[in-house]
Amino acid sequence: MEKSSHFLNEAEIEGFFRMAEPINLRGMSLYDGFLSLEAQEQMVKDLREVVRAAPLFSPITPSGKAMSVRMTSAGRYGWVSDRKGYRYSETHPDGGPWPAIPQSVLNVWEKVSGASRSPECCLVNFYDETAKMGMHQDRDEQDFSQPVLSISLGDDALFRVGNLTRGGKTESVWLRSGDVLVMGGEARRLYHGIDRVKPNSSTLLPKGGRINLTLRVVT
Ligand code: MD3
Ligand code: FE
Repeated sequence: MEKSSHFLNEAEIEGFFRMAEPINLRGMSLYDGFLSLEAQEQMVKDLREVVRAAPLFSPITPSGKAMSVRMTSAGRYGWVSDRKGYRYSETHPDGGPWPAIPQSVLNVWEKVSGASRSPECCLVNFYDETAKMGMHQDRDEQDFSQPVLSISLGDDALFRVGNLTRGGKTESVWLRSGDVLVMGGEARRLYHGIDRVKPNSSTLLPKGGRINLTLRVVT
């Protein structure tokens, strides 16, 4: 293969991605098994560099509790939380700028988001076997007409989706390594969370656990 460019041509992208009709979950589109194993491995490699440049940290909620999910970001903006509140910031809590969003991740956005803009944040969530994320809405972004795209890597996670307001009936689905979920339109404002991660359900990450990437347009 030509090594003159690290950008993938159309044909190369085809082998990395499984293009099939998505499953509709309350208006979200689930692309089950979208990433080939090769594509997942490339992404993990790229994410090791991201985490080296911008180490994972445990965000503190405004009420003072440490989140069980560890996080970092890539892109122009990163999502941070501390006693002052939730927000997007151009700098890591350590002070420096965030690394660029890897091309392997941008390729997924280009292929399935249908968005008119490029992502400005790739939030990287790392779950160990005890981590979870309570039901919430993503509303720190300015333009809700732009979708959010999620990529799951590593151990399976039990994802719960609710409604446009807190409470009411919910539905759950296991997100597996290589799955891609796109939240656009009304579904962009649904309550959602992660109840638990199933230990040892994937061999992608040598030390186990789960990575979720969410690509967002922030401004
Ligand atoms: C539905 N992350 O980072 S991804 C988050 O698996 C977040 O780490 C979860 O919720 C995780 O905010 C869930 C699926 C997801 C992401 C964003 C959404 C579902 C969404 C935004 C709106 C509606
Ligand atoms: Fe969320």
